[in-house]
Amino acid sequence: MGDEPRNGEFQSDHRGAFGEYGGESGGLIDRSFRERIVLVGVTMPDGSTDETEASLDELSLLVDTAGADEVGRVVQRRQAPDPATYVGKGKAQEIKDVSLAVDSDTVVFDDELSPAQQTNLEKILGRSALDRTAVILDIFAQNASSSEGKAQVELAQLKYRLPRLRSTGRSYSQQGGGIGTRGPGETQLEVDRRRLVRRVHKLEDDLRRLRKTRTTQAKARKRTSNRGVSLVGYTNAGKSTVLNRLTDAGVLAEDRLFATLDATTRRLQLPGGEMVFMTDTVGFVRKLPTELVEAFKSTLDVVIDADLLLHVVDASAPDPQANIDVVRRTLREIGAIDVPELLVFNKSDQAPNVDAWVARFPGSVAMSAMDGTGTENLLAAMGDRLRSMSALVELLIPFERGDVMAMVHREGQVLTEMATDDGLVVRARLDADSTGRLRQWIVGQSDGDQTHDEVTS
Ligand SMILES: Nc1nc2c(ncn2[C@@H]2O[C@H](COP(=O)(O)OP(=O)(O)OP(=O)(O)O)[C@@H](O)[C@H]2O)c(=O)[nH]1
Ligand SMILES: [Mg+2]
Repeated sequence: MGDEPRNGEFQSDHRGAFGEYGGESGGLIDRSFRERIVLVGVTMPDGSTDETEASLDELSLLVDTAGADEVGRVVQRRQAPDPATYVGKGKAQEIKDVSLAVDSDTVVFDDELSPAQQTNLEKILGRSALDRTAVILDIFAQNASSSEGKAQVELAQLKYRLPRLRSTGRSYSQQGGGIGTRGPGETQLEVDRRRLVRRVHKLEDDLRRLRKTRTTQAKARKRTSNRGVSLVGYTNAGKSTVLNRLTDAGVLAEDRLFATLDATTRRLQLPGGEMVFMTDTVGFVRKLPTELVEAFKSTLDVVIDADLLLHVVDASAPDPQANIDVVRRTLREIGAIDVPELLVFNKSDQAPNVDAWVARFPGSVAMSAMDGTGTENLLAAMGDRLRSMSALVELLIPFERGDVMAMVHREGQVLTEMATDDGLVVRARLDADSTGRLRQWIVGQSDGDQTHDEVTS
């Protein structure tokens, strides 16, 4: 690109959240050995100590996934975060003492630190201070494989780093510079910043273009009037395994957080004959960074546009209810909370109390995507839910209007066809859009979830 003479430098290899640009701190997590990490959580008045512990347990898993070990934990109760140091000054000193005692290299805070807080903490602690966002970005960077996924992650990383460039003095060029070295020309820091901003714009452009393609594909799919079903759920719940079980998707499923970053869509035929498009997407955790949610907008759009969400829950997790809450909170944040949801309690093979969970959530199903138990049940439940969302209509179509007949076949599910003197009488299930388009041929209608006999005319 002409306006990007040093473009290649920014093709980050996604090794560490701070390492790509040659910053002096090396990678976020040095993967030549397992870094030793102290975790810090703060309970604010609107939270509970249990929630803080649960969130730290999750952070510990995230840190482990990023390639490091938790070796200590410090918690504090506060009315509000300290603007300068997040925790209180005394607590910061205590964290330093703990870090020395357990010989830890890095401290990870469970909430996003402001650039100033990060700088101040690093001064007090004498070691790197990171936050949950940096760890999640680091894992995403390690797992991104498609060009869109990589661009999305890089954009999120740059947006996270840009405001931190000045205050941390982490210039990627390592040629000195930074505040205080301002000479007659540009400081290195300004050069760095300008380059990164250009890179951000380029990535945004690229992603916009990819998004357009995706929207066109989605529209093409909509025209077929096949329903869209999206797999959502806490990370590692088994979403990809469910997709693989139901289709021949062959997507990567591993015992690892955020194994899936790209959306994969497959066609699937339900027992009633309906075709649906099923999409596997990125999993959720607590406090998903806003930079990521924004960057992954095109991936998450699939979730918002779905007709039905299969919310996959790991029934063998320590606290499935907490995970359900996390997912629903995230769905609210991305604007998908109104999409109908079918709860799937997965991993029934290792969850002895799965029936209790199903009983607690009427309409939910249990399954083991691993061994296939409950697959038929899930397919039937999906069919039922989708059918209950469509109306049962009766149409009268003149014989010469083969085009209209074809449209009904394409857009809905035809139940019966009968030739009469006036034309073809057709009973079919149609969603709201198709019902609108075929309005002039409709002679009777009833709401979903009813039997043929209840069609009135
Ligand atoms: N025992 C058991 N393990 C399962 C089942 N379903 C999935 N798993 C395992 O759980 C782990 C995660 O499965 P995935 O399908 O990758 O989970 P995911 O929800 O797609 O995870 P991310 O994409 O990382 O968010 C893998 O090791 C699977 O083999 C199941 O029904 N029973
Ligand atoms: Mg997955």
